[in-house]
Amino acid sequence: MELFRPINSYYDFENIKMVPEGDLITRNLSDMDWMYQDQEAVQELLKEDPQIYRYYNVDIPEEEGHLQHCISIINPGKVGNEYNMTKGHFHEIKGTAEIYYTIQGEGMLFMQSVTDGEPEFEALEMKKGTLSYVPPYWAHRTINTGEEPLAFIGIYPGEAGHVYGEIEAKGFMKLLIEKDGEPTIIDNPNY
Ligand code: PAN
Ligand code: ZN
Repeated sequence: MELFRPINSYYDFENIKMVPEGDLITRNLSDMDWMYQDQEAVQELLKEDPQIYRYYNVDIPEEEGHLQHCISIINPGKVGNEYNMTKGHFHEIKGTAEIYYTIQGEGMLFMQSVTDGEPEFEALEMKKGTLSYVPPYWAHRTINTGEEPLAFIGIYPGEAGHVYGEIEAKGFMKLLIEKDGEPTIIDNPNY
């Protein structure tokens, strides 16, 4: 058996990145433009195509027994009145959970159940120091409601895998918009 060696990663608070970078994945608006409601705002912003978020994956085998971990950073901003957010996904092995630990900024964690029954919805606040548990069978998306980057560590089973297609097509049942200056959860009219 080949032994995997212990490793450290660091979060560089000043430069808002993980060191070493590992596998860096960036998502610009053009990677998810159809996921926002206000398509006029999308067209305007696409001229610059801002980065919405990025995540640094530590290079760990995608195997049972290992713990995948990564640092995600969502830039502050909105598309129309909808806050910057991740695409969102559920795990290919739906019965695998995840821990999020917020290290910077503030936002919300949207979750939607993916059992055979009617989907249920939950939202949790995220701020520096929040340890959030995403139990098995919950799709998850993170949203930055603050003025600085929202950064969090995610830890999940090596074999979990990711499924994006269904959420890419339908979104979550709720949206998070700014209303009267406050983050407000509303029904997704297109769900
Ligand atoms: C996270 C997410 C990361 C980016 O590491 O993958 O925040 O979000 P999307 O994967 O939805 O683009 C995680 O939940 N991994 O399982
Ligand atoms: Zn996940």
